[in-house]
Amino acid sequence: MVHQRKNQRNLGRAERRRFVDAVLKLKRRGEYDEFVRMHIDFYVSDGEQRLRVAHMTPSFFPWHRRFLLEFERALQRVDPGVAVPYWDWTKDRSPAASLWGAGLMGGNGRRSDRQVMTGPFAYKHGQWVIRDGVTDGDFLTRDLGRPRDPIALPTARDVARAMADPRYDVPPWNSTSPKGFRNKLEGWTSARGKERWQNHNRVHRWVGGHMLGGASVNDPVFWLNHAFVDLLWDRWQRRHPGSAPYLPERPPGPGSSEHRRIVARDEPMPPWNVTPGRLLGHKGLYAYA
Ligand code: CU1
Ligand code: CU1
Repeated sequence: MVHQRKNQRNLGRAERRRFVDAVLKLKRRGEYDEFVRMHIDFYVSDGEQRLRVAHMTPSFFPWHRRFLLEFERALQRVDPGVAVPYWDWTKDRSPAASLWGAGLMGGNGRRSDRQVMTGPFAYKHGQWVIRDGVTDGDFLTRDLGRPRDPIALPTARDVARAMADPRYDVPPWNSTSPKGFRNKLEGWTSARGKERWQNHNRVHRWVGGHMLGGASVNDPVFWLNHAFVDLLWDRWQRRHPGSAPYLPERPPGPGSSEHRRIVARDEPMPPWNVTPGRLLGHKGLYAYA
């Protein structure tokens, strides 16, 4: 059945509550933390000599598409009427946005230890204990906008620059790829300072706290960011109907630094036995409203 993924700002009160309740239920059952651990396990950077499927790699989009689908199916086993909403961070750009209200994501971390104090994921409300973090704290942390060294969310112009690139990805198929929609939207650059992070990466930076590393799934806003990233991949495909929707089509040969370190269109993408080529669309599964 096709379900609708809505912009989070258009969710009614009851829809927000059902989404949050389903997330909390997965957390109680221990299923949520399985997603956290899976993301940590697949957080491989291109400095490591092993297969990368999730980040700094062409399969950044299809890997997260499947990851979101798995999460959404888990939510729907709890409540069949729920879908993952998306956060259009080019429009909802401030900590005052309703996204951060007590009925959805809850607010910023407090100054002293960045601990989130409001909303369903505040530690003090007893329903959100971090079990698999990269640091020791067992409370969710955020540092919205990083006031001590402010960083802004990506703008519509930043997205447009990525969207204008007609190539899906280019060699060397990693975080240094100088062109291509994938690296521009994933958001790696060789710039110094704040300009180093663009688009998707910059959103992780802007939220701060747990969103900074491999354990970012601990912050449920992870899913709302990635739903928007997934929507942008659709938009890019529609904008460039003549472009190959995924590259590379063939695995890089033994002479390439990326030999056996990335997946080509028709190679299986762990931990699922699914290829990027089979995740180029999502017709019949979900739609964006
Ligand atoms: Cu990720
Ligand atoms: Cu991400």
